Amino acid sequence: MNTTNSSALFAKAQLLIPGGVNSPVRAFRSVGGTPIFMERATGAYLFDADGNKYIDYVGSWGPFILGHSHPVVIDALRLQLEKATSFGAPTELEVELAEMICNIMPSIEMVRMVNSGTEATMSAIRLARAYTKRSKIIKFEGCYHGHADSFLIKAGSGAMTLGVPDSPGITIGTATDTLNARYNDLESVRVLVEANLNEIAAIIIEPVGGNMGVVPAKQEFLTGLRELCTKEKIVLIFDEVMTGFRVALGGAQALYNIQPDLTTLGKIVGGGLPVGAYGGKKELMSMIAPSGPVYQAGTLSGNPLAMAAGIATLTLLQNENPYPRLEQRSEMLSKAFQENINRAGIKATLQRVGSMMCMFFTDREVWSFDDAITSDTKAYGKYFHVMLDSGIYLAPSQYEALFLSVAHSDEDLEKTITTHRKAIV
Ligand code: KE4
Repeated sequence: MNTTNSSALFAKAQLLIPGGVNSPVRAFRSVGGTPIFMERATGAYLFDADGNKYIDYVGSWGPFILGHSHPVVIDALRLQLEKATSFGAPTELEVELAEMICNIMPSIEMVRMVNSGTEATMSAIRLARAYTKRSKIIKFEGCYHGHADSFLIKAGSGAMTLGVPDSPGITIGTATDTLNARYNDLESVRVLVEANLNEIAAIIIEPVGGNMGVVPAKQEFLTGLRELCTKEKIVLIFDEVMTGFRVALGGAQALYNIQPDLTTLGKIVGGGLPVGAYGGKKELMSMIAPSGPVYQAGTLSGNPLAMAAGIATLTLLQNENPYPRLEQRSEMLSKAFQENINRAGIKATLQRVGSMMCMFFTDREVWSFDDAITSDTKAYGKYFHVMLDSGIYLAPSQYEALFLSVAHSDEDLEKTITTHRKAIV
C-alpha cells in the first residue's frame, strides 16, 4: 500500500499533537508501524489520505453498527445542521432520545446525556458515592471505563492491598479509593467487600469485557455480583459504553437478564457523534443537579446534532432489528476464523459476543485479564499488518474488539476470511 500522505501527515502531527494522535490507541504503538490517516468512510469501508480502501472492523471503536455514513443518519444530521448546531438550552431532541433509551433499557428510569463514555462513568461513580455516602469503588482488572482518575488505578501487589495509580498525575489519595477485583471471579470481589465492609459505594463492570480483547462474563458471575450488591447495598454499575445497543438492542443487561442500578452508555447511542449517557433508577438519578445536590454539567451535553444522530441510529436499530442477521454473520465469520486457526495449527483463541469478537494469540480460554495477557502481542502485530496491507482494517491492539456491522457484505467477509487464512501463518 502507498501510504506516503499518511506518513507525511503523521510526521507533522507529531510536532503538534502528543504522539501525533488525539487518542493513544490510534498511534499503532502496540502493533508497530505508523497510523493510517483516514479521509472518508461509507458503509463498511474506509478510504485513507492516499486513496487506499479498507474493510473496516473498528467502526470508530464501536459506534458504527449500521456502517459509516448511513444515509438515514446523514439526512437527520443534514436537517439539524440547517437549523442549528447547539443552543445550550433544552431541546425536544434530548427528550426524544431520553425516552428511547428508557424504553429500550427498562433498568433506566431517568438518564443524563454527556459528551463521552468517560464523562458518563465518572459521573456514575460520583452519584453512587453520594447516594451511599461511601468512598470506595471496585473495578475489574482489564476493564476500561475511560480516563477519569478513579479508573486509571491498577491492583496493588496483594489482593488485599489498595490500588496504585496507573498513570502519573493521579494521587495516592484517589488510588486508595479504587480496588481491583478479578473478572469472572466472584470470590475476589467477596474478599474485597468483606475487607471493606460498608465502605464500597459501587462496583463498576463491563458486563462483556471489550478492552482486554473480548471476554464474556459468566452468567453466574454477573448474577452473583447482582446479589452481592443488593445484599451489601452497593450500587452496581454496568458500563455498557461498548455493549449497549451492540450485543443486543437492550445491551448486555438484556442478554444476561440482569438489572444494574446504573448504566453508562456511549458510542452507538451517539451514532458516531460525541455522546455519552448515564442513567438508572429515579431514586438515584434524581440526586443529580439541578434536581438534587450531585453536581454534573456540560456545555454541549445533549447537543442537537449528536441527538439527531443518536435518535436516527436507535430508530433504525429498533425498526430494522439487525441483531439476528448480525448474530448469524458474526457466527459465520468467527467459525471461518476458527477453521483457519485449526488448519494453521497455531495457538489462538477466538471469543465472541454478538457482533464483537477477538482473536487472542494464546491457546488459553480467556476469562480474565491474566488469561488475556498470555497472548503473543508480537504475533498479533504481524497479523495486524498483513491484514492492513491487504485492505482489512483491524484494531491496532490485541486488547480491543473486532466489530461487525450490517454494512459488511458477503464479499467483504469472504475477502476477510481468505486474507485471515494467509495472515495467521
Ligand atoms: P470515551 O471517553 O472514550 O468515549 O469512553 C470511554 C469508555 C468507557 N467505557 C468503555 C467500556 C469503553 O470501551 C470506553 C472507550 N473505549 C475505547 C476503545 N476500547 C475508546 C478508544 C480510545 O480510547 O480511543
